[in-house]
Amino acid sequence: MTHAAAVLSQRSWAAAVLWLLVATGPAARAQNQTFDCEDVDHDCAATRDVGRGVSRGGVALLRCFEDGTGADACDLTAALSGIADEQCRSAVECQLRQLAALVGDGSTRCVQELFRQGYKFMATKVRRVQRNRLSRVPDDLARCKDLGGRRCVDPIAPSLTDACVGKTTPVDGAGCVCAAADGLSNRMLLTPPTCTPPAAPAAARGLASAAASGRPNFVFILSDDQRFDTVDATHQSPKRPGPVMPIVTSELVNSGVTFTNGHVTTSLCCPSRTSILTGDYSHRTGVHDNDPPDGGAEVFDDSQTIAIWLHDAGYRTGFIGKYLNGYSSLSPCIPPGYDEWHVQVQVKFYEYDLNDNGTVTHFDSAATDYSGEVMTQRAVQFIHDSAGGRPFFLHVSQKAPHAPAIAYPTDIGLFDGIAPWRPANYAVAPTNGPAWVQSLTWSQKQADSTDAFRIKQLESLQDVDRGVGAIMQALRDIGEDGSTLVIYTSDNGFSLGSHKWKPKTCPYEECIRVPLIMRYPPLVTAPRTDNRFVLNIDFAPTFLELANTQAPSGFVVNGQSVVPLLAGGPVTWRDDLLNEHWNGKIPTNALVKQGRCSTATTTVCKTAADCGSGQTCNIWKYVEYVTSERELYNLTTDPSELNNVAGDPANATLKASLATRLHQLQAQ
Ligand SMILES: [Ca+2]
Repeated sequence: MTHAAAVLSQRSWAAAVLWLLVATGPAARAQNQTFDCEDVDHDCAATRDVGRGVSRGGVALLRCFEDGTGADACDLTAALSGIADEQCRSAVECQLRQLAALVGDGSTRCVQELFRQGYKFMATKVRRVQRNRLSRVPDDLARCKDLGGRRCVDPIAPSLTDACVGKTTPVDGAGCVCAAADGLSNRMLLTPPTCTPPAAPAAARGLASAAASGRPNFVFILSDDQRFDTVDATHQSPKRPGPVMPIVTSELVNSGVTFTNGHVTTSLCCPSRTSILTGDYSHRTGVHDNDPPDGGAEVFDDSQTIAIWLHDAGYRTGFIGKYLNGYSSLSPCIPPGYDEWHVQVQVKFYEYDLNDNGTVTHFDSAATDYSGEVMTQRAVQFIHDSAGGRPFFLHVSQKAPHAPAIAYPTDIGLFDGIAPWRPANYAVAPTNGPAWVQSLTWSQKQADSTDAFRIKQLESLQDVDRGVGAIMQALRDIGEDGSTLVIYTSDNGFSLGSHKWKPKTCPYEECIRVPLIMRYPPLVTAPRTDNRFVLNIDFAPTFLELANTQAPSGFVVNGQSVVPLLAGGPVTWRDDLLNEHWNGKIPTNALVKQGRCSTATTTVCKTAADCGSGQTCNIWKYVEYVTSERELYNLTTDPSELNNVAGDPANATLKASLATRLHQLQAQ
């Protein structure tokens, strides 16, 4: 049973963006004050005054370092007086002080120079943003690192602090301080969403359909919190042996490419989803978390997304299901780039509001209200409505199997009797693992609840599975199944008790890997698997290539188009990947996965064929934490990540080499 609950109005839209105007009151700028920058992020337009303020504030702090006053006692009031906006002034001061905090007491020429290059880079970045010349920023960053390291001695002493603790070499120190300046300036300058009141859907432009134009349709189907191994038969039901998702298997796996090394670059809903929308790492989107100040729909700069780029290229675009965490604070307004918008205001299986192109309707608790069913109906309708028109891009985002993982009524009980999941790393912390994992406990109660939740996840996936079947049938109905790229994947993995960890966000395989299948008949004529690293940032560039269009000049996309892999010919492809995590119960960390030859550990490899005779290619995972802890696993010999060998002196060269690569990826 449904009923109309609310209708869009200009006033309600204005209320929805009130978060922008939440006053922080007179900004505190007293001396010796610990600044809480979280309240004043994202408050600056990139104007000349802001750029000048960053420079002048940086100079003032530098003088305080030089004359021994120290950063804490340094008064920036005069230096920042040219910035008229109170909140922006506070934001600039906070970011400068955070940067200064990295260099400790700033007592040496070396760390003063690191700080100088950092604030100069921040000021330059303001100008780059102002002039829409973001493509120059990577060069600026490289210059920051280069110049920053030149006047330092090795090791840096007194040592760097905060996030740069342990960076003792000039190269590492400059890399860390400049990367921090990059991140801080993002937080200061990110523009808020351009989410606007919904307009009438754009009229069709009379362009040819996909089949006629040679440009394919795209159907992107995203589940939520689904492990990499829950499409196949790994977790099969004793009541129904075979794949957990039989329809995904028959419709997609059996005619497409299954990427067995699908990964996300951040194992958390909102960061992963914004990376999907932009093709960029979280460290570039600035969306590190699910909630403000550094996450959520309110923080995401939605002015450049794959939907906009494809819409501008003539595509009919639609989003259905779960958008970004915190969208309820923006609804009923609609992000730019979409012709059709059918998004849950509250992301629930029952008892939720659904925003259909700006009209919000409440859904109750009947089986017909089940969100998976309703979203599938919207998806099928979108496809049917696309018949004979422009090529289309449909982004379907289902809530299942996210907690509470409520299954459709007739699926409840299907996985009763399944054996508990007890892999080799179940409830075991890695030997020499970092403090956060060593401190975890795993009680019988946690084991029982995780076992029960696993069953609910597997059962809730059944409705997603049928939804894929309905979508494929709809494509056949309109004769477009042969000219549509269909992708099935998830926004992050799920641990289910490995390493005593139940959910996502961990650096281990269970968290960072996802199911990933692509069906595209024009390039894939027979089913196959591909074990190369394919990431959530790769979807956007893949769509761009097949649509024969590009992101606007100046917008750097980190991901790579998967088209060459689909085509199956020889191709140069990434041999490593970056995964990052911020905040939460797990300390902020970043990892790189890369293969190295067994007796020449600085030689990168994908297979043994890349190494000399008698050698093997070991895939390594190296993790850096802000706590200065490190993890190093040989995934080839220790796939369960049970033995952290980062502390073994024999691995020092390998570790340094992987650290260098990690920092390169973090700077992209
Ligand atoms: Ca998720």
